[in-house]
Amino acid sequence: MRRSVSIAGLAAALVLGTAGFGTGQKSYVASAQEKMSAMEVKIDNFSFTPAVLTVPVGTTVTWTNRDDIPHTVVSADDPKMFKSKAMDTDEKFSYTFAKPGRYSYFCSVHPKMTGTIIAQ
Ligand SMILES: [Cu+2]
Repeated sequence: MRRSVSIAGLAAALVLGTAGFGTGQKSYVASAQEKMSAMEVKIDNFSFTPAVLTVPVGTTVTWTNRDDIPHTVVSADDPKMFKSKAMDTDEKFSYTFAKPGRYSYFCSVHPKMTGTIIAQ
């Protein structure tokens, strides 16, 4: 009985140690990414540029409408990851991609306008 308790204690210490190490490593990566954690997608002439953008996890992507008509940025995933309101000329919408994945989106006013953010 006494022995199994001490093994459990040791296991708990190992788990705590691993968790502590993991957390430390994660915060290091996050701080390293902070310097270049903003990326832009331009909306112009009925298209997203670049149409496919690959970013490090944790990056905030900002879409700017450079067109002279309103556009939106709406996640194609279910449930939707993000959804902007209609953006007039020079209006911006931002979303932070906190998890790795491939995120397709489109303009709900012009559904043929599509783009993809790849967070990795
Ligand atoms: Cu549009």
